[in-house]
Amino acid sequence: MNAQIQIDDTARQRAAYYDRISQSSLTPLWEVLGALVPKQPNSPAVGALWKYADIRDYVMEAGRLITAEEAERRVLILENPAMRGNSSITQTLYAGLQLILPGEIAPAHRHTQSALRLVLDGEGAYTAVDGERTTMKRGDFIITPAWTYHDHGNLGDTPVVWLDGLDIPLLRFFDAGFAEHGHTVAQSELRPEGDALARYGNNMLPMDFQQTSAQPTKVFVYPFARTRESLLSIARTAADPHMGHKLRFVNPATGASPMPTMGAFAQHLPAGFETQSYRSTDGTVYACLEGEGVAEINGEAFPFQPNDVFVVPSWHTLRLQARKDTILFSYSDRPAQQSLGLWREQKL
Ligand code: GTQ
Repeated sequence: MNAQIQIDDTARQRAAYYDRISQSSLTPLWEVLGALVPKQPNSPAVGALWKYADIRDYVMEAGRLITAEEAERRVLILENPAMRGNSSITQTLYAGLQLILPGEIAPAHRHTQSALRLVLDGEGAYTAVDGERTTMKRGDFIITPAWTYHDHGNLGDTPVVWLDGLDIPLLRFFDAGFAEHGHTVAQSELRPEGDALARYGNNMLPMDFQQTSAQPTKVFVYPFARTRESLLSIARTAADPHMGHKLRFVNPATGASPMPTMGAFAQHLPAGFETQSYRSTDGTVYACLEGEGVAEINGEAFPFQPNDVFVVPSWHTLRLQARKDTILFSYSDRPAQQSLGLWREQKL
């Protein structure tokens, strides 16, 4: 008999006990320990890809349903398919496609969330950060560090779409979100376009400049023309087996990531190149700027073309194959993990 009866009896006693303690908002650790302290990361996120050709019409349709000013930010959020309803593409990161039509303004505001933009489609829009505008060209990487005022406008005659990357889920987790509207819809121009890049982004710094850790980076645009030039130059040398030719964007005054919570990267993969398998703890969002290829994420193949966006969750194995000469942009929470001493990678 009795082994089975004994087990059933124990299970019943435990279940009754769990019910009783639950009324005091208590729960037994031993039922959840394995999930709380996993042997290795076990992200609820899945690998996924958004084909721009499939979703561009939806983005444009939003332009007929709501104005940028009414929406404040007219964005379709890219939600991880396994985490719907969370406005998250990974546990810590947010991604969205923002649309601004000719003549529109996305009003000035600031928030403790850090934001980055990667321009994908159209031309003639600008982003203003702390009183300086930058005209957004395809592939430009633009940042709005935490608590800097920013607004967007479109002075051109085509719709402009860019990828927004923010640390919204991370700040939600910390319950550290604050936001406020600007005093005016558009910031007044305090400096001419290109001023920050000339002073802080050309291997020089103003004579009396000292970067303090509390101060956001002065460089807020990384023009694609420069990024591309660097990538194509180093593409003449041997590619790293796991990365191809990959560089990280930095605050030129410190060498650290431009923003403390999110890092951004650009990489070139020569036509026919295949990376070796790689995984790291920073879930990463990629956007294809040039070329085409296949991202194999935990063994599942995702073919990508220009403007497609894909996500590689934490500790998912990534293999990239380039069908043509390919340029990828990516961002992740790597600097946040590194500053906490958590980040790990594995070259397989
Ligand atoms: O441009 O400030 O996609 O605040 C989401 C929240 C963009 C922005 C988003 C934002 C912004």
